[in-house]
Amino acid sequence: MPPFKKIVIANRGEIALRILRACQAMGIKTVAVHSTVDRNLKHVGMADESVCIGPAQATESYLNVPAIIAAMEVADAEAVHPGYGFLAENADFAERIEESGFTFIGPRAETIRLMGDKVSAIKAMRDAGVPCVPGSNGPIDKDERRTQRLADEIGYPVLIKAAAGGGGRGMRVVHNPLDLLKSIQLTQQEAKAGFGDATVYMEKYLQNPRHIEIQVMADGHGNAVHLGERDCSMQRRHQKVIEEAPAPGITPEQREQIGSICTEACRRIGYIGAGTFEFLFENGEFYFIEMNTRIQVEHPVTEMITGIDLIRAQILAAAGEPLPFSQDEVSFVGHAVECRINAEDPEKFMPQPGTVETFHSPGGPGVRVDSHVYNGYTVPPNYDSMIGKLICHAESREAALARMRVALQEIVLDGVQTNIPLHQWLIEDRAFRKGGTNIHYLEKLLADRAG
Ligand code: MV4
Repeated sequence: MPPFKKIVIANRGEIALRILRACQAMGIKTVAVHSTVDRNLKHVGMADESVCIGPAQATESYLNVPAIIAAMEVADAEAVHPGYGFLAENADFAERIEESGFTFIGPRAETIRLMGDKVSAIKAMRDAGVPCVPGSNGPIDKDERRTQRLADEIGYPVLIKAAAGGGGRGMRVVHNPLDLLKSIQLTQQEAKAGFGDATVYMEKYLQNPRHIEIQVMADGHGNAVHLGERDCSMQRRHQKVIEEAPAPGITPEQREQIGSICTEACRRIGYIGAGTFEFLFENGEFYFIEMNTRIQVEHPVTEMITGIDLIRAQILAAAGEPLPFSQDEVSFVGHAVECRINAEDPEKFMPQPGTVETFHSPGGPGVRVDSHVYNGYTVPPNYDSMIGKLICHAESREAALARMRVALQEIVLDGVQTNIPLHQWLIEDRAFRKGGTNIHYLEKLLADRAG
């Protein structure tokens, strides 16, 4: 018996297709809700039912809560999967779904709210024994002298972050005590204007960390497992470009240690579903920065090395079922790398919407393509430019990169410009091939290339 009869997929593009495939494999009927420009999305055609919920502008469609709830009622669906982005980490949406008698496929609204405020997230995680960055451990003190003393103690540079920010929005590095108070003021003003909440906090600024995140999965019955880590350091302007699992150089002992800290924290806060603990990793130490309460774009690299279907596990957890696997049953096999394929200028990174004239998908052992693209598909200008993900898995990192080289070469995608040439260049880069480059590496490489 499937855990739900019918679910609404409140997203678009490759993740909507990924969710639809998981539902079909579980015998769950699907309802695609989409905007006017997305009528011809691949998953819309494949879904059992589809409902147009509004115009292209996301605020009027994919973020239109009453329209989504109305679609759930009309279609008589039981649950909604939000994917990533859009409403995935909107606690009010999760709450309204539950109040309307439906199931939100994700953690409890209270958990989403706790993690959405970065100050409360850090406090909860510190209390649960998760290692955090040295810092203010709460909102910055109104007493300016005490704030100055704290920054001196932490040691410059320090970083001022908005409690309502995250994902790189609302941060300011302070290198000099003379700039401290002014920087705090500016960050507060920007936070108030950008998020409606002026609360800021302080952390030591880690200068050359890697971005390593731990995937967890928990049920409402006290079971929590970790599925290892991903290295997402290869990024530009807070957009990840290549992700991989496992992270180069992390030992099984380190993985087990940080993983069990995360699962213990999940049990402590009553976490339900898929979650990601984001860490900075520097000089052999993990420092928690944020927790994501959604499925992430890069989840396939974890699926490839564990053999676990994370979307299926999310749906089972939301239905109140116990986790279908224990920590002892989780093992890590080989290495997986994901290249995000964007419809963009490969040099200037400008989005390039348009129509895909010809698409030939790569294939072969260990090659996975998560993409909604087909011949004649038009990439609309209204959403982000990611049109798919190419994931390669093999017994070793080197072998996975060898498969990636072949797969990137094999793709035919005409009609729109893509960042495939960037990926072809990056996977041959000496430092990347060695592994373990930090979060600034790609931007420095691009700056050097530009001359
Ligand atoms: C930091 C940091 C250095 N030190 N916190 C940026 C996104 C947000 N999730 C947190 N971010 C950072 N927090 C301390 N204490 C550097 C970053 C950061 C970063 C982190 C992960 C991935 C890419 C990044 C790019 C620039 C800065």
